Amino acid sequence: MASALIKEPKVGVGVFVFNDRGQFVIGQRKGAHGAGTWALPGGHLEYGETFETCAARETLEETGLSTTVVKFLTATNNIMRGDDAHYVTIFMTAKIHGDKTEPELLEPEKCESWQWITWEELSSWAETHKNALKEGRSSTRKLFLPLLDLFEHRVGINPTHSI
Ligand code: 8DG
Ligand code: MG
Repeated sequence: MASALIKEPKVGVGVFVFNDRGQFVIGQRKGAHGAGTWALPGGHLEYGETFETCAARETLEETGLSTTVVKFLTATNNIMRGDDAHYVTIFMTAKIHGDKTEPELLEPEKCESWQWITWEELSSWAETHKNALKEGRSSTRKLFLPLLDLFEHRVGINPTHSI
């Protein structure tokens, strides 16, 4: 079989980009799988790239923010049945570095807007989304599957403690 036809899991990197008030950047995806769902800045790990380099590069490309103290947090296995995709997501944490402290929408074709959120706020969005799924309702704020899986599969994790 031609290798292009073989489906394989891909590696995605999602970054908790923290300001000094304990908030991180989140945005609503558009134009790709998971459109309409809330996700962290991030993207595909490139061949030969470290997790840290990928996290800093994607954050800079998508938000214009420079980062420091870029650290591995955890990984999740995300089987996106509806979108016929399978990713292993590497979650990283990082701190904003330098004079630029507000995210810029550098890829408006991929994201509606960026905003700040705390872990407590995102946890309550996840709870609402999970309950809606259980009860077969649709929820107003949906998390991108890798983030929902983070809450489901890494119970008790708190990226704020990693920075
Ligand atoms: P690239 O091809 O330019 O590297 O990536 P991109 O254009 O930024 O694509 P993306 O859709 O933002 O991210 C690439 C894939 O990474 C995405 O299709 C699914 C995967 N991914 C995860 N987890 C996360 C996450 O938390 N945030 C983001 N943005 N992508 C993630 O598996
Ligand atoms: Mg991206």
